[in-house]
Amino acid sequence: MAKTFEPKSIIVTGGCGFIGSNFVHFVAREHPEVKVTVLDKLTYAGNPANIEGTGAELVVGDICDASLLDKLVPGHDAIVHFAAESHNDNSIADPSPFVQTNVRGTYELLEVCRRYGVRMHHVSTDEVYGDLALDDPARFTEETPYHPSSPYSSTKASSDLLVRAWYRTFGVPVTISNCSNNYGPYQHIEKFIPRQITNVLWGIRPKLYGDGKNVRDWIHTEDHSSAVWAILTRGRLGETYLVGADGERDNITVMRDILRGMNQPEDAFDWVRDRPGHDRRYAIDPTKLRRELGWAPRHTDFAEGLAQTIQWYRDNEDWWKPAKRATEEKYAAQGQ
Ligand code: NAD
Ligand code: TDX
Repeated sequence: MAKTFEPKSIIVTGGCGFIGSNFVHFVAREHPEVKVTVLDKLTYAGNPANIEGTGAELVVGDICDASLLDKLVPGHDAIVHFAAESHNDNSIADPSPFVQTNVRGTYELLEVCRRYGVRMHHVSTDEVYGDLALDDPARFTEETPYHPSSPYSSTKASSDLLVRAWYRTFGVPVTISNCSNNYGPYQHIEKFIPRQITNVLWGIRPKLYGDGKNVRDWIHTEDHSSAVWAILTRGRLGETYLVGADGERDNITVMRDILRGMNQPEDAFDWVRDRPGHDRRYAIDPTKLRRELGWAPRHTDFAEGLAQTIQWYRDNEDWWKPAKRATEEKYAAQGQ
């Protein structure tokens, strides 16, 4: 195990989004001595309310803005990089912001880290590995070749490759994590689980793509946060760690879980047009993270995590309602 790194002051990019804001809450709760500065552009996916009460300072700005980074970054011990355009369907409708934020933005962060000798943890996705067949016993490991399918996952793969090159060529101190599908509070309602929960609450039928047999490997976002913290503070520089919690489930099963959990008939949903290039299955083998860093997920009961998530959306209608109509109009225009 690498020597423990003890950051006193970190920049969290994308800290007003879903996973970033959950990470800011995690740090405020578990490591209150660490000063957190959030750098977030506040796109449609970023909401400053997500970090209220955490004590984090918010700087509204773009990770592509090199002069802002030059002013902000010196003096901090590390950047934890969550900021991204994150939704596959949006990347199919318009890939341009994905190339800009995910590729150019990661490049600018690497360059500022190189200029000032600052450490960076890069948060990425299992989607860089492409997909697996439903009947394949294999799961993704750190050695699986990159094979991304969508504009989103190809820009995340590009960003990972930049991070690896900046480590090898320039010695920038980096770590990388590739995580599976997250669920939990503060997730934008464009994503599968919160879209279906809020559809039921909004009085419209949930929507299932294709044949519903696509498999995702679900992890509670708090377990992702603890993994990122473990890798940031105890991971080996230049290394990649896969993050997953043995949560493989097909979409139709999750759909029925949601409907049952909200006292609806199990068939009270619509089948809609499939996503072009839709990845069939993701599955993570988290052995390296578990063995090397002793990490383990705490939210191992999916039914309980889902029930808490449903309750969160019930309790926080003011948070999601303003975005609901426009989100559904966009999907309807796509036949989804
Ligand atoms: P999200 O879309 O909810 O949040 C993204 C945040 O980044 C928003 O606050 C947004 O305002 C900000 N942002 C976007 N462009 C920016 C820019 N140019 N400059 C500064 N801030 C900008 O995303 P998420 O689901 O929380 O994902 C966070 C990270 O985790 C991403 O890197 C994503 O690839 C990765 N990831 C997500 C999942 C998942 O299941 N959602 C799984 C694995 C990895
Ligand atoms: O309404 C829907 N109906 C449906 O069947 C939506 C929005 C999705 N789906 C399907 C598509 C996927 O098979 O559900 C599955 C999950 O979809 P998303 O929530 O869009 O997630 P996914 O495309 O798997 O990507 C997510 O996990 C990996 C995150 O959005 C990415 O940021 C992360 O990298």
